[in-house]
Amino acid sequence: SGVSVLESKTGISFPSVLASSQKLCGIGLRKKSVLGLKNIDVYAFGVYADDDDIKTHLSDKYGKFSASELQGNKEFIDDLMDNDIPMTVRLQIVYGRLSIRSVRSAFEESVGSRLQKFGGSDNKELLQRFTSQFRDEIKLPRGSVIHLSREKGHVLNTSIDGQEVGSIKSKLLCKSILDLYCGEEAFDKQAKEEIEHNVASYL
Ligand code: DAO
Ligand code: DAO
Ligand code: DAO
Repeated sequence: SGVSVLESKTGISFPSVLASSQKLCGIGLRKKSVLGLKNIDVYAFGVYADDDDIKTHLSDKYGKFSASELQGNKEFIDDLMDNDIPMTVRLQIVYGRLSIRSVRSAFEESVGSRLQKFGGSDNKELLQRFTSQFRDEIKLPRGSVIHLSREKGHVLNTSIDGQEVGSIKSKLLCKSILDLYCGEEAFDKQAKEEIEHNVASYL
């Protein structure tokens, strides 16, 4: 509806509704410490979901609770991440000197640790198949917008500035990506709480 929400530290704005009609549930900042010396702001992110999809999948089990009762409920977030609920994470790059090499290695570290956490055993192959698509010629200058969308059937679609760059069907991968933003050890705790609260309020 033309309205947007500003991430306060970076001033980056997020549409409150996406074309898919998914609504903004929370925004936050991905930081990274470099050599233990300084923290850089890498990107701002927003997490989106459709309130009807949330109701369809989670009302039976959680509809009787208030949003504040569901705050901090691990099972609720697990169900959000496990169910076949379309969700989008919109990233906008803040750090102006991001190389695809650092994206690849950050991805292997952050997403890799979640693949291991949820999938156990050997996910090296899935991860490699994935990061091999991050070709060196891709540029991610400050301001680039990346959409990571979980579509029906646990398909993860990725686009950069509106151009689709990949599509992969993997429940484990979708969950691992969402866990970075909504899970127990989310990048931004405040954003995680905001997402939890808003998703619960859609029930
Ligand atoms: O240049 O060494 C450096 C610091 C870069 C840190 C990069 C973190 C990358 C985080 C993933 C970004 C995904 C879009
Ligand atoms: O922040 O550690 C992290 C992981 C972010 C996942 C985003 C991946 C973006 C992939 C873009 C592909 C570009 C080639
Ligand atoms: O093997 O099914 C396939 C195609 C794999 C495409 C993977 C593209 C990954 C794009 C970046 C996703 C970042 C989360």
